[in-house]
Amino acid sequence: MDSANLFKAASRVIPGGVNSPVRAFRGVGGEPFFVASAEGARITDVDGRSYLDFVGSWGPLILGHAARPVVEAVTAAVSRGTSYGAPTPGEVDLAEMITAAYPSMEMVRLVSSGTEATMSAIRVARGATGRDVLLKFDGCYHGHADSLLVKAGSGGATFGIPDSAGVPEGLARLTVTASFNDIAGVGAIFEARGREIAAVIVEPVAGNMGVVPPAPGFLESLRQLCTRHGAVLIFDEVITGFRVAFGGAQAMYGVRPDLTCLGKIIGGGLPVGAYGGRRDLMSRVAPLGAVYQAGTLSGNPLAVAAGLATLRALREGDVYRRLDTRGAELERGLIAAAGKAGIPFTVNRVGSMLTGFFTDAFVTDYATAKRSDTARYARFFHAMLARGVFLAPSQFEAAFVSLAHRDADIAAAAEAAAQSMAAAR
Ligand code: HOZ
Repeated sequence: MDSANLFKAASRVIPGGVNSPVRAFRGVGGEPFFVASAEGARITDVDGRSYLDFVGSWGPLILGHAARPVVEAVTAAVSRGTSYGAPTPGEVDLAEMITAAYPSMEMVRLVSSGTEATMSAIRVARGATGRDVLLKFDGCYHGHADSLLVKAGSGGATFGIPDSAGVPEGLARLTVTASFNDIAGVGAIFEARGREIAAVIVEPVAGNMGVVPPAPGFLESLRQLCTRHGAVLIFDEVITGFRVAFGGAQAMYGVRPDLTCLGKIIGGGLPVGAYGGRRDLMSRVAPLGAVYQAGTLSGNPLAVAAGLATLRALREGDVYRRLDTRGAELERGLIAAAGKAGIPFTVNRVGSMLTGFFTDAFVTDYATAKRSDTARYARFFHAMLARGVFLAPSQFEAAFVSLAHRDADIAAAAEAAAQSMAAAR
């Protein structure tokens, strides 16, 4: 069956025809292609078309598709069984590797998704502080747990449903929001409600309103405010963990959170998440303490094998310098293409994650991200797709460069952008 017919069939039995809304192309119009296979930097659909992939499964595939060490590790693991519901040596290896790379994570618990990680970290923060209020930032997305679907980015931003239906009002009221990079605003909220705030959760580099780096001093100020008011600082590094640096954004910016959430890369493309942090906080998690959190497939041996293989590959040589160089080349190509076409355009990039916004203003928060011309993005997206380059089907997401992208791939993407900008006019 071709993509069109698969989508028709899927739409009859799966809401929107997809198992996660951002895949549905509704942010750019049209219908999604269905994937047959992928290898390296390329993804091939069931219609036989091949694309240079800058979605990378939304972040996990930093080694590229079907990377040999991951395939070998998973193949070996699967022949030993797929799940035991009992501990395995690999879980200890992965936990040790994570805690070594993230000194703020003195203990870590593996879960099955980023959503589970953030949801659980918030529960720990509430359990430890005895407070209920959560502070998050407009346009940041931390998965789809109830407390977090308030002014949410990613699909929330793409589909104009930042405040999801089905979240009890009483719960939504416990989430207060501030503008990303607005430390004065956060300070004012703490002045007014400091004693109620259990935690501040933030993507240290926002990736779900498009990429937005933290302003100088922003993360440091959050650290100070949380310490002063006895709130727990949670870094959601589900995207940035092992992406912007081996030690994540906290290593890059030198700010130590109390709790950290990881996902994506630590599972090497298999479903995984993790949360961890200060020993005193993590000691509250059952069976040590009274904060309950559990999971049948937590620490799944296949995901752990894929994650370990990925992290081991990332420890080798100068991978982050290479990722940064290729990210910078892609950025230059996009800017040159827009400049030549005379289109207002700005790129935010941190290492190998970047977003090109169709606006000439700086994008520093969700309000400025929303000034981007999304109709123009949609035209650009489709023009790129027609030239064999797959970008995120939404303005409010990141493009990811992997180690499988060669110089020639970046040059090809830049050339496609040069041709596609005319369509975006
Ligand atoms: N964090 C990803 C989007 N920015 C998740 C992908 C999804 O929602 O499917």
